[in-house]
Amino acid sequence: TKVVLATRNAHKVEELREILADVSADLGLEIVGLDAFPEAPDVVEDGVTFEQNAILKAASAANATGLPALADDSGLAVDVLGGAPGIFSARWSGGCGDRGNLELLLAQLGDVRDEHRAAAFVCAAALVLPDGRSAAELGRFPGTVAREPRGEGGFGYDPVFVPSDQPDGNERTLAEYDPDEKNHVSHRALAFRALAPHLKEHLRP
Ligand code: ITT
Repeated sequence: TKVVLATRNAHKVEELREILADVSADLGLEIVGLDAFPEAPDVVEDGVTFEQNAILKAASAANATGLPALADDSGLAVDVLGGAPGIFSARWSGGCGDRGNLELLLAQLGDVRDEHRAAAFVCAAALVLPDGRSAAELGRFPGTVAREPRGEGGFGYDPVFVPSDQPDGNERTLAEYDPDEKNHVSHRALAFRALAPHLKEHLRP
């Protein structure tokens, strides 16, 4: 079964194929990004929660393609900023890209001390079927915001996010993780693993 992932972010497509590798093999799913459907409209992400925006994106893709659709809405929620940038993470610097977003965040945190730099990556994973049935699950991955970017891996805010409870007691940023390791523990992995039972219920051929 072909399933469309309602995103234009190639990093998400790549991570999700990894995260859902076993489920996809079990159910015979082929995950394709929205880039395969240039005619699909852009969605106005005007929900007020990650779950609402994930459902909006998946519903629009299911509607445009006639395929079952998955979506990811995600972001970084920083405690001392009252949960910002949160659902606004992608647009935080007003179009200055990943680098601009994380530089603005570091500037906003300034020299806030380490014990007050708690944050979490959050991901809502949604499934919407062409008949309109839907499900959504949330994943939350706790950590802290580093003082400067480190590491080359991942994307987005990864270079400034230091996951809590690292197995080796290290303080690596998520950009210093191996892709395999990130895809095992991330907010995205947690959310889509929680969504897997819904995939098994609705997409088994
Ligand atoms: P789509 O809406 O097309 O899926 P997007 O990248 O705009 O693509 P979001 O609206 O969900 O997606 O915004 C997610 C924001 O959170 C964006 O700034 C990402 O860089 C950031 N983000 C999400 N997951 C991340 C991760 O695993 N590592 C680093 N940053 C992440």
